[in-house]
Amino acid sequence: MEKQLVFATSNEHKVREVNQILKTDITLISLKAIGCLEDIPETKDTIAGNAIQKAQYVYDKYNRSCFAEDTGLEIAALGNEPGVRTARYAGPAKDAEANMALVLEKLKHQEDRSARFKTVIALILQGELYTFEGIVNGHIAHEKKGAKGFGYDPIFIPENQELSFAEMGDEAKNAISHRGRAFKKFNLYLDNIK
Ligand code: ITT
Repeated sequence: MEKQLVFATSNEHKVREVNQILKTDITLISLKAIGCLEDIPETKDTIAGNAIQKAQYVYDKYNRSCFAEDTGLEIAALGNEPGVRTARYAGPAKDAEANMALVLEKLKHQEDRSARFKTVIALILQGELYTFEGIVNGHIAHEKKGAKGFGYDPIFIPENQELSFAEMGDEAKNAISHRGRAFKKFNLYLDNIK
């Protein structure tokens, strides 16, 4: 099978984590390397819909096998918000500090702090679409803890753990995270079609 896949993301943190999780001989090609410098639309109302939209955009425009992933944080007490608005919860700047501050403010008087991260990967391989999902349950901390990771990691404590994702480091996070789980399924699939 094709040994190169375009990873349709502009988030460098995702690229770093995925490079550590994937154990294949597939070479990941960046959007920049294929000349895709534009903002890819993410206008659907589900995480899966957005992952598929991103992958489809690259496949249609550049005719390359590719995958995209979309990740959302779902907080039970907020009716599963921010969900598809995770990146831009506090506004279009995609500012992680502002996003976390907004979540902490909204949960200030909440006892139920349960939350989960969900990742959906959409793979388009020689024109066929496949999806893979990974979920990690947990809760939102009362304050930020740790400086590793990215996004909402300082306020997310995965279930059965005391440390936030931002206190863990990549290896420990990838072993249990939404992205780690989704990419392990993705990896198994790629191994089986070789
Ligand atoms: P691409 O669409 O280009 O891949 P993005 O950053 O816009 O990159 P998403 O649309 O999937 O990615 O937005 C998800 C947001 O959720 C992201 O900006 C982070 O703030 C947050 N996020 C994603 N994965 C996370 C993780 O593992 N830990 C903490 N926060 C995460």
